[in-house]
Amino acid sequence: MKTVYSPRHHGHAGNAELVAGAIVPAFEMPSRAEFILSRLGEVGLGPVLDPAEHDLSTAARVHDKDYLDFLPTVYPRWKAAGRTGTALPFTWPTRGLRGDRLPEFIDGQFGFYSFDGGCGFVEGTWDAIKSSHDVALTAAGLVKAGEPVAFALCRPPGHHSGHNFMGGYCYINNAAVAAQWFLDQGAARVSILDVDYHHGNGTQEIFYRRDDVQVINLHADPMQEYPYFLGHADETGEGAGEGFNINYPMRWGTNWETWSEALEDGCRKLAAYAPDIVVVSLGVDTFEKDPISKFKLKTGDFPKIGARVARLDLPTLFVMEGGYAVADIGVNAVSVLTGFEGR
Ligand code: SP5
Ligand code: ZN
Repeated sequence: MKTVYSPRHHGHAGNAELVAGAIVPAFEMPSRAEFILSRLGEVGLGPVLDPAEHDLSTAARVHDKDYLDFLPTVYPRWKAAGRTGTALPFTWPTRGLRGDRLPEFIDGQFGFYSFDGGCGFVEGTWDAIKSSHDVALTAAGLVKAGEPVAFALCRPPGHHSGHNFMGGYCYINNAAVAAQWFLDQGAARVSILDVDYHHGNGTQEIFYRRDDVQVINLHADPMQEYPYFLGHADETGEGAGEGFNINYPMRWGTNWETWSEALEDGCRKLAAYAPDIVVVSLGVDTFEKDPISKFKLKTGDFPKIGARVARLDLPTLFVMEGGYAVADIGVNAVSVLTGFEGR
């Protein structure tokens, strides 16, 4: 299978995140993509292509224009305020505060468009975000052109980003943009299967009232785990979208035996929806050694994920999301892809 990858992700480097009472080096780091890229070469998965530039018109169908306009301004304005290092927000408009007035200064605007302190900006962050978006759309183009499957080696990831907010290392929702693009190209229905350890709250939010994108999420129970405030089983969609959002929250310690039952149920519901395309939000932070996660999947389990998705027998786009056991991420992510290919 073909992979799309951009070296421009390297500009998003050396940034920090706010977590558990400290500003720490971000778990989401450049070596993640590099370990995956080098593993692709080791197993000979197939050609690695550069992305083509794409404008943000499709992104603007799943994100607000003012949000997309904001993203490139963050670091220039941070510097103009006389600051260096990682730009991070620190005030968020929660209950009891107004979310209908955009403050003027960078700090107020940054909080307005975020839900956590996981989305830092450095000098090259916007360029990396844009390249990741281009990677997803270029890989989507391969599938539209007839490839049975393609891999978008996106970095930064996307699934926590919603219509006007960033969070959890995610700025533009690459999988959502790709799904929207397939619809705009004539697909009637698209399914997004999100196997990242964390609930894809942004993807859920974007499509929650829609029946043209089925969203299936397998993830750690938000009662225990980030993002805490979305991802429960009773979130089934609203209005026209009722029944098209399916969540499988699972407890800390979940192993393959339990996790694969959710995958099986999700794949059955996916097949029943009969989409034209499957977009897999591929996180491998379900791995037993992941430093920020508490599931127990083993390296030998990842090919089985790919094999089950392949049995759906549908055109498939894999979009890279999370996974922070950096030394193992290459083997684990690429194992899903080789499993899909039946080897
Ligand atoms: C795309 C993706 O996987 N985003 C995940 C964002 C998770 N952010 C919260 C991290 C919390 C880590 N807390 C544990 C500290 C480890 N010692
Ligand atoms: Zn994750």
